[in-house]
Amino acid sequence: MRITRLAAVLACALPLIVASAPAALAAPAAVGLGSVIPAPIEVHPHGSAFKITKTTVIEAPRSAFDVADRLAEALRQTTGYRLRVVSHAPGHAKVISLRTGARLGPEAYRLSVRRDGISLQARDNAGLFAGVQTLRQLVPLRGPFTVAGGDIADKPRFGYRGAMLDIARHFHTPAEIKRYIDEISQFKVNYLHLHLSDDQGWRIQIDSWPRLTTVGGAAGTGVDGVGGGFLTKADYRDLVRYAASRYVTIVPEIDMPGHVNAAQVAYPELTCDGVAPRPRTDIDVGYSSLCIGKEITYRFVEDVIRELAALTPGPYLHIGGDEAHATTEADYIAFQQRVLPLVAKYGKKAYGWNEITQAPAAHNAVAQYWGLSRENASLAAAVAQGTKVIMSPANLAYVDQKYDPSTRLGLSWAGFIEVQKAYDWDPGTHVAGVPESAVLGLEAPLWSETLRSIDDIEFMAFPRIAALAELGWSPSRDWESFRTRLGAYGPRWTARGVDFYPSPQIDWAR
Ligand code: TNX
Repeated sequence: MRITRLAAVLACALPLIVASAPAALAAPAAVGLGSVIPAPIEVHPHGSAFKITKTTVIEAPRSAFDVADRLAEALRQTTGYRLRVVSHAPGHAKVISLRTGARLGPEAYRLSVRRDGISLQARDNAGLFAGVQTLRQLVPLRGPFTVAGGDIADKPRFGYRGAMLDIARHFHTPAEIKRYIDEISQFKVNYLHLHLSDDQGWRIQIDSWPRLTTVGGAAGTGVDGVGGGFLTKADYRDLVRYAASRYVTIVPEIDMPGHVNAAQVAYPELTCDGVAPRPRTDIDVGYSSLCIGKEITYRFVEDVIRELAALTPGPYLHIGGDEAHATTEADYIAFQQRVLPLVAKYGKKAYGWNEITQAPAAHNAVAQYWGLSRENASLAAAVAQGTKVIMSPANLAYVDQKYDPSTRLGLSWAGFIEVQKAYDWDPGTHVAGVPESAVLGLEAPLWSETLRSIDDIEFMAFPRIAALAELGWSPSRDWESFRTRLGAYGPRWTARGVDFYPSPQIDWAR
């Protein structure tokens, strides 16, 4: 039974597996070297397997102990062994060795598995972390904990592989966000974009405008009046640290000039007539706008950007800009012309939904493409002027959309997105006039109008995040191979209690 599964995995592995030596089949490995998600660039199974036992030692330079500790923790969860992390292992020890300083590109790594040890090399800790995620998937869920022999050489196709979580429509707690970071980072997702404000609620403490959270984040400020809550600055800093130690950079988003009803409930002076709108807990969009002609608007925006930039070690600050249907086009452009440079003033790269490309100031910015079409004149024109793009086409990458008509959660305005649909497209050629050289990567947005719990989040995100992560990391795609690897991955989610969607397109291993 086990041999049959292994043979199937090897047979379906990517064509880039250059040799599947019989020795690999003879070794008592339960997981094929070619079973990793996202698929590594090169996989060469050969030689004898390495068996992890309770005396195996993890060796790493002190500067990489953080990554080594992550590996030890992951192996403890799978094997039950508490492996020691040391900077110099005794000569006789069987070692998993982590080394930095290799002449490799960003996040690239080399993994070699031999009978007497495992070696992982990278330029720096980010590459080691990526390699550790690969190694985790090669360790069987049940003993003997044998890792198949051979070599993997790997590097990412795109530098930006993101997921977005909407904590405005329903607030999600720091513990839930951390769990999400744990899961997405295993697929080498390296950015988490947090959608921190919307019509229903405001979810990040801003000291200069305290009512944003005392009013805008109060109990009952979620869709249907469910939930409420916000992140204090201490919560947020802790999340940034937690994410960084998983090589995930947090991108904060404050959505404007639309999607601002919660801010205007808290501060009626942000409306043109100065009258507070009613709090909204429905899921309509496109009805609110900041008052473009009032100076207080820009004091507000600058205060928010300044405080958010100070909380953000990462390069990007997202200013939304989508669905501003209550703002005229001229006002929208005037607003962006003033606001996009404010992001640069506080040392960050401006990032916004693709509508920002209507403003010339977006030429220095990053645009997140969410359109349904493969053509977008304004985006293509901006790209010709230097705008960089993150691909999130709603009909392919929006993981809040239902899988099929029977999906209990999610929306369906962009169509149904089964796993194969999420997998079968190319971010490098998707939009006319947006060549791969202009694409920084892709992102999977998870809007939370219908999602209240972490189980709801997991059900919509997984397995589609695995598919999208492969598009971001691996240079080629092969649905049959992915399907096989995903089916074999299912028990890992089950073991961690992740409530993934058991898509009928996949033959799930038990
Ligand atoms: C569109 S697409 C939105 C969000 C909604 C989402 C629901 C975009 C940038 N904005 O306001 O939550 O659809 O799928």
